[in-house]
Amino acid sequence: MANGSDGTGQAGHNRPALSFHVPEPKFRPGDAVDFSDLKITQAGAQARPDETCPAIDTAPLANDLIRVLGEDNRAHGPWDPKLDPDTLRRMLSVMALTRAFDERMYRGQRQGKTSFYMKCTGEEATSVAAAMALAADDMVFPSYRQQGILLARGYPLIEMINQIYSNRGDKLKGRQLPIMYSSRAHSFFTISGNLATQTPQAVGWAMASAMRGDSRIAATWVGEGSTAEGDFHAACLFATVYNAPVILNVVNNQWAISSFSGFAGGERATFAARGVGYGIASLRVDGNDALACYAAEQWAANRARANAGPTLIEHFSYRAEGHSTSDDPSQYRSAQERSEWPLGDPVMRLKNHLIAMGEWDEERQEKLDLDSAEQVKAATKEAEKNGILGHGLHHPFHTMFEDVFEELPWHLEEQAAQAIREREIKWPAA
Ligand SMILES: Cc1ncc(C[n+]2csc(CCOP(=O)(O)OP(=O)(O)O)c2C)c(N)n1
Repeated sequence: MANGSDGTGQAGHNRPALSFHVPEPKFRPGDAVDFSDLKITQAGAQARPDETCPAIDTAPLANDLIRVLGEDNRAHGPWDPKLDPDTLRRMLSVMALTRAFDERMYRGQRQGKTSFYMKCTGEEATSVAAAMALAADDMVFPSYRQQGILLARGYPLIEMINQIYSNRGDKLKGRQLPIMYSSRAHSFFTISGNLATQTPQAVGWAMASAMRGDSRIAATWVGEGSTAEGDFHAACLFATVYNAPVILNVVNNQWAISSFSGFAGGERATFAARGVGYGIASLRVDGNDALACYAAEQWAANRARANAGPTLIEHFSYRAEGHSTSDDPSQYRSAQERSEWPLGDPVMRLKNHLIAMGEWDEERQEKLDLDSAEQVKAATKEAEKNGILGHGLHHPFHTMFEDVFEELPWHLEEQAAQAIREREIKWPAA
């Protein structure tokens, strides 16, 4: 054969050379940013199918963008969750508190009070509004950027700060990286630094809940970059095979540290569209529109409770700040991206909506921001009494050997003894 496909000919002579594709973000530091090619749909223009519809009926929504809040700051269309003003004000106040918390903890890291912090600036709606659409005892399996869920569920600020400072008040005894919270009482599964592991765990938990005939559902959050992990795909498969009552929230904030979404497949298809291939109902929402986030989560929760199956929700958003306190985004992306982001700021959009309804004003917003900052400050002062990084007020080192084994294996006993000798620390009185 002349073309060499039988393995005998010389490859490539009369055929075009193949080219290898390496995704490249559109804008690098110093570039002018133009997002005009992003398809921003009209608020209210997306159909809202019945929650129990066949998964395939949601396929158009996986390639659309569900939006409720319009340019006029009013709520539009069938996805308007029609929340009363008190609920909207509560949503706004938790989002404002989340932002105030992030600001103070970020500064705390810069002042050396903790080694690490991660903000969720610009993504507050994807956790706060979504959490408010769930029942308080639905089990959540978040990633590290959903502090808004804990705040929405009323977890005490001081507990969060104790954990961030790894001090003697830290319920996790300094064993977790700062911000990797855990609270059984708030149905908040321990955050893992190993990306995407929470997704099969959420699906497994949901399957168990269904097997027991319980009524609680599960929801997980994962970054778009982390959907490249095999765990995420295993989660999707198990979710669809067993019709698990679970919501898979993919927060597409465009960046995974310095890798843009193209490296996770974002150039080829939306992240919501992946669910369609698995036979999972899939919605793509404006992640900076708190009402759209709430409505999509509520739709998915109703679907799960009706035993109609899992839902994948892509929250289309933007990571307004660095990945973490260890990151410097000015090295890899244009600073203009944040200001040019066409979907705006979720806190401002919700505030403007309440103002347009005649249920809020700038003075009240100013007071809310001040009160939120004061609340965080007071909790910070309290937590500091339990110690900050480097001040020695952490849990005693020997406690690292506790709580795992009923009887300490010999090799850990040896290590514990060595640690005590080297650190000159004492076992507590028996
Ligand atoms: C299995 C694994 N691989 C790599 C990392 C290092 N890492 C931590 S965060 C991160 C980026 C994740 O990006 P994305 O999923 O988009 O979430 P985002 O941080 O944008 O919220 C990476 C690569 C890790 N923690 N675990």
